[in-house]
Amino acid sequence: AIPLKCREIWKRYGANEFSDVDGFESQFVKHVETTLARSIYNCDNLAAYQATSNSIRDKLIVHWNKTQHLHTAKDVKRIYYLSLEFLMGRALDNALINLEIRDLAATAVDELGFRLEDILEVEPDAALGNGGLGRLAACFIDSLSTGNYPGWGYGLRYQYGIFSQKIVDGYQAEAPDYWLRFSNPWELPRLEIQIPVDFYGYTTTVKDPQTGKSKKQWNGGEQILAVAYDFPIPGYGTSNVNNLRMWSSKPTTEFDFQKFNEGDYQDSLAQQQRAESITAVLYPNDNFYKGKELRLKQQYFWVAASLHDIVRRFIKTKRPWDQFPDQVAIQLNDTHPTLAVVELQRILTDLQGLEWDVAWSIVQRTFGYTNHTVMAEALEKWPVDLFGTLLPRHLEIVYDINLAFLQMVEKKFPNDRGLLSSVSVIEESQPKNIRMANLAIIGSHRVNGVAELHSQLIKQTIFSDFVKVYGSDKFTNVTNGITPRRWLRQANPGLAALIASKLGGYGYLNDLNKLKGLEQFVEDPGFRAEWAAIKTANKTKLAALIASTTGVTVNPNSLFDVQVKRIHEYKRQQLNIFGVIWRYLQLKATPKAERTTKFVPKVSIFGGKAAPGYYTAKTIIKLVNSVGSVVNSDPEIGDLLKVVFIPDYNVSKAEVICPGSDLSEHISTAGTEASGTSNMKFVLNGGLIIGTVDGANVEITREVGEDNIFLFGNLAEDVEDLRHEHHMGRSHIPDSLVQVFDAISSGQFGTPDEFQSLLDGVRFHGDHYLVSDDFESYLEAQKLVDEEFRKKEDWVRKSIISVANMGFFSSDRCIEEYAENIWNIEPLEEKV
Ligand code: 9GP
Repeated sequence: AIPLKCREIWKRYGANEFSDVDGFESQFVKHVETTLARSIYNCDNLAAYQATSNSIRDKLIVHWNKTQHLHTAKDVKRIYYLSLEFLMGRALDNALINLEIRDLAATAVDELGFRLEDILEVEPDAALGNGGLGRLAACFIDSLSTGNYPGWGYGLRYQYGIFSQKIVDGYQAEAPDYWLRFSNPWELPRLEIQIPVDFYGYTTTVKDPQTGKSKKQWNGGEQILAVAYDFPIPGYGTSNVNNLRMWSSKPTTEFDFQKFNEGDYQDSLAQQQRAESITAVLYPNDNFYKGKELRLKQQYFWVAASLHDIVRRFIKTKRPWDQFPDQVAIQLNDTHPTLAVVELQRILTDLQGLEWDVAWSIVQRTFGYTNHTVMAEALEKWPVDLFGTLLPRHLEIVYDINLAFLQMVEKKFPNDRGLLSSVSVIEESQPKNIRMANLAIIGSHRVNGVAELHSQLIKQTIFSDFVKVYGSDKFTNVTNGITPRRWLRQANPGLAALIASKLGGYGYLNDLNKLKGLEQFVEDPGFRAEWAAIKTANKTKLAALIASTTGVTVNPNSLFDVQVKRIHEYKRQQLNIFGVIWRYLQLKATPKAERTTKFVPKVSIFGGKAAPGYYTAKTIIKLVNSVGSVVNSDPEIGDLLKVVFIPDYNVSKAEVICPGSDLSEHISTAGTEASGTSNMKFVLNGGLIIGTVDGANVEITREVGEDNIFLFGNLAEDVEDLRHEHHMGRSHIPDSLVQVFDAISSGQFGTPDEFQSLLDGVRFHGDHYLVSDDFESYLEAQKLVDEEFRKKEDWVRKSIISVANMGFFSSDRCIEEYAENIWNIEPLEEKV
């Protein structure tokens, strides 16, 4: 500790943060000259971005230090959010907004010779996630800080985020996303925090020297270091700054000296590369599980390092172990971190010497598990052999957990072999598998789905046998949400400012229900005109993005109809593009003079990445682009229809796309989209939705009213019967869809062979996603959209009423629900 007599100086100079334009400018120049070793003569936008970010980061760190100190001093319970993905996007604008110094920074950089807009554009996206699940984690981490909850995120610091997508001749091509090319000002390398993580090896039984009892011991084979990188997460309207800790893998020794001395330089580096490969790259699959050993290694590496950190922090409090769940809540974001359940049991029994049952009760009281999908192909299962080789001790513990659990079930439901085999952690298949969802349920005190319909469905389908075992109270719902700081204030500053002018400031950004106050202005023509003008400005910005990324010029007065999200058969971009083809055929068949009265001019906008190995998804991208090249160059059609595919959809593009849509499509087969969160982003930005009765669309409808959303299609409860009909050969392809297929098969949109499998999937292979069943209803809904869009004033009214009723979808509300019903934690704020 610093001697008392020296502390005065520390106090005098410590925590020196700027609070005005001059202060910021002085920090900026200092960073240009010292941190970056540049000068007034060679300060470009990149340097300006780095100097700005470093200045802001300094401020964040001061707050971060105080927050962490406060949490430790008050010895509060913390929530740890374990997520393999954090799709953060850019950090600078978000930090400026949350610290409420955006105007100050804009003025300062202007005085220094830069434009804030240009500086913000330099920042690469932190794209450490695939889609909704990772972006949800990013919104949650923002809301945790904003709500003053003591919370940390734990993730992996991948060197390569989700691949960047190029479109070459209409096809998706993948390029690596090396986002750390320039130093990343938003992370604090904690090179002194290095946690050894073991893999492989074998287990032995040893005598505990203290108790004399025999116990299991894991003798690991390979050891890798987890190095911490901290990302400070500022809240909005508070000085609370939480931490997102990301682990990076590193070899225990730089290289093998013996091999080096023997002249085997190549091999001496091999171990280093093996170690670094663990956090090298994010797996690019969304809602799809692939049993790769490296992925399991990633999961254990991350979970082991995080738990080591959490346990170490708890041990410092000197509390007895049974108080662990009073101090620590851990949320499993999907099954990816489920190994944490096993690892904590191992720490408590093998390393801390607790009795099995005592330890297990602590484990169960600590964890909560969020399920994000009912889709069978997304549920994680690890082959027992693979698991046992990599983690021999953990396999034994899994078997013991399962045994105790099955004995409990057997007692409650004697002789029910069907039940036992369905709830068992081990799937008795060839090869045997470990079912991670079953383990997550057994190891947690609460399991939640992410929208009401989804939470009902998990109880009725994939987890119904667990409801039998535990009763339904263990299962709950927390409908997803989004942070209005990024998805309104940052993405749509014009609309955010208009709303602030009517609601008496930006206070609604952390109390989103205040939006309700907008309803009183719906009948004010002046307000509606301002609202509409902002939408047009946002569409103009989107049109510029379309022009610069696709080369296609679109008219901002057209209806902008957007579907951006991961490309997946269940999300049904194929339904959308078939509908576009139908529209095109109809346009062509309509006499020229009647076209404009029958159809509103429309731009169909697509975007999203396909997993690199997902052939059908890639075929859909190709079809969209092929249709685009025919339609966009058809002189008869002109502005009446344009079809574009925006390449490399990511968070910062979403910030331009969401505010610029009139209509967005959320058209998954009912029961397949657990929640969806882009539906919320579009509506919050004043766009209307065409959608199925699925995921959070249901609750959006409840909030905004049925008149303000275009619903269509079969309901979740009918899906199984319809699939059965298809399998019995009783499919019906409506005439409209037959015409679409004929047009594709005739070669009107390029080589038909390329698209054959897509059509055959609907015609001959059971049409699993019910495209044929929902097609007519989709076209009807689109027709209604055309009619409503013509009534300009009514459309604006719908837009305003929808935004006014979006308060429920703030991720602040989600975090409050988790805190109260699952984590049992309280907010703590002390103004600093
Ligand atoms: O597919 C769901 C999506 O509907 C949901 O909004 C998101 C966040 O809860 O999670 C997605 N699930 C996955 O990515 C894999 O489980």
